[in-house]
Amino acid sequence: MPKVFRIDIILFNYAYHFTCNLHVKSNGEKMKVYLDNNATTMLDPEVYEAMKPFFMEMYGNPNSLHQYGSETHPALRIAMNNLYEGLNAKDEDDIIVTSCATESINWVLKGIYYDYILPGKKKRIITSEVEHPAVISTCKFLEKLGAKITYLPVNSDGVVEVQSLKDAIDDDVALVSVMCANNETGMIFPIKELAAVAHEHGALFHSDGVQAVGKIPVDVQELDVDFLNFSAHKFHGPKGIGGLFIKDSRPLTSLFHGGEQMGGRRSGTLDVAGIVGMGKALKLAVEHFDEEKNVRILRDKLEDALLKIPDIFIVGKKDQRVPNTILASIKGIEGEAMLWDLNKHGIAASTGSACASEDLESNPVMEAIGAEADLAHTALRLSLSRFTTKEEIDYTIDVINTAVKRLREISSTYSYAPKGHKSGL
Ligand code: C6P
Repeated sequence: MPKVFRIDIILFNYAYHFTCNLHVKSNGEKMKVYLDNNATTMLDPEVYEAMKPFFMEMYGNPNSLHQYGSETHPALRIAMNNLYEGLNAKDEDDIIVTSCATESINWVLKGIYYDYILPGKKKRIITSEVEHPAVISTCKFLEKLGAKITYLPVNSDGVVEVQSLKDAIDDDVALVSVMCANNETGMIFPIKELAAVAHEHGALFHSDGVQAVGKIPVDVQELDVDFLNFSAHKFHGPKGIGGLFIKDSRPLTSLFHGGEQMGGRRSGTLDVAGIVGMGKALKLAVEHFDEEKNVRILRDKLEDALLKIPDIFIVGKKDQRVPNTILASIKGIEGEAMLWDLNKHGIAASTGSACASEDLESNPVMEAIGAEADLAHTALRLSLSRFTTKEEIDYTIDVINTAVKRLREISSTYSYAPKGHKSGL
């Protein structure tokens, strides 16, 4: 099936070049709107400037003893301090730089398996049904090796309730892993309360912080998590670099063995430009938290306009979500058909996780919250950033309204189903 859809994607892009109908802005430029910031973000120009010297001037290996190596140290120190300050980590804590959140997550889950489950100290890991594939696939892999994994359900807002962890946990649990905020719905999870339940039962607590770090304040002391991962490209930093917070520098068997980099905990030559970029990006994101209010205002404007469309459903309450995200379900309109229409008008959005966008499966988060099967195929994720403008949102509202009208006219499930029909459409 994915192979068939790959051909679809090629045709989609091919057709796009012949059929696109881009709106022209007042300055003559064609309108392009990027509303897929949960997949990745644009590099902040200030981050780009900060990284530049480390490609062709200060390119030394920081572990080398000559000046090319040592001249990178001040910038690395500043960048690491930005990470510590941005997450409120203490001196006793570790923040280990990795290549991305996926690596950090694999490290935590496999490290816990190796340190606790394999030697028979504990048997179980608890996670949720709506985690990113980086967590779910790693858990499925560990299940094959004998770990017992419990997947907590979510409520109709797509959130793990504390009671469900209380019901599932016992003293055989080595680790509880629940995300800070969901990548598809943007819903924020009760991490502090969940971590407290895990600790009462002697379990460690990990949170996938990818969709929260840089969007809302994340204070690792306040949340009392043992591990928390992040990826720089989600907060206007570079791709290919991320990190793992480890409370009190606690031991965790390494995923990468090799040299002494990162205290021997994560070997491999340091990506100085990437680390400098990630540190700068987190500093800027924290400084822009106030501006996130603008993101919220624009997101709410878009959401209010969407809610005027009949038979539309948006997952979760606005104030319980990160400020940039909307997951909408528009009855009778396949998510992919809507993406096609938006793309034709220069607007980039998604039906859910970018890494699952090549299959035509229904949205797994929509399924987990109990949405009817037909609704789970109509998901549309719109995610803004601090670079999104009012003009772009006004344009998007117009395009979506027109697209809904057009697509519903040709929808076999929407237009022909009379009101009150038991299909619900
Ligand atoms: N989610 C999305 O479209 P990496 O790719 O390793 O930098 O991040 C993985 C990851 C882990 N956890 C969460 C909650 C995430 O959202 C992501 C990346 C993107 O939703 C790409 S699949």
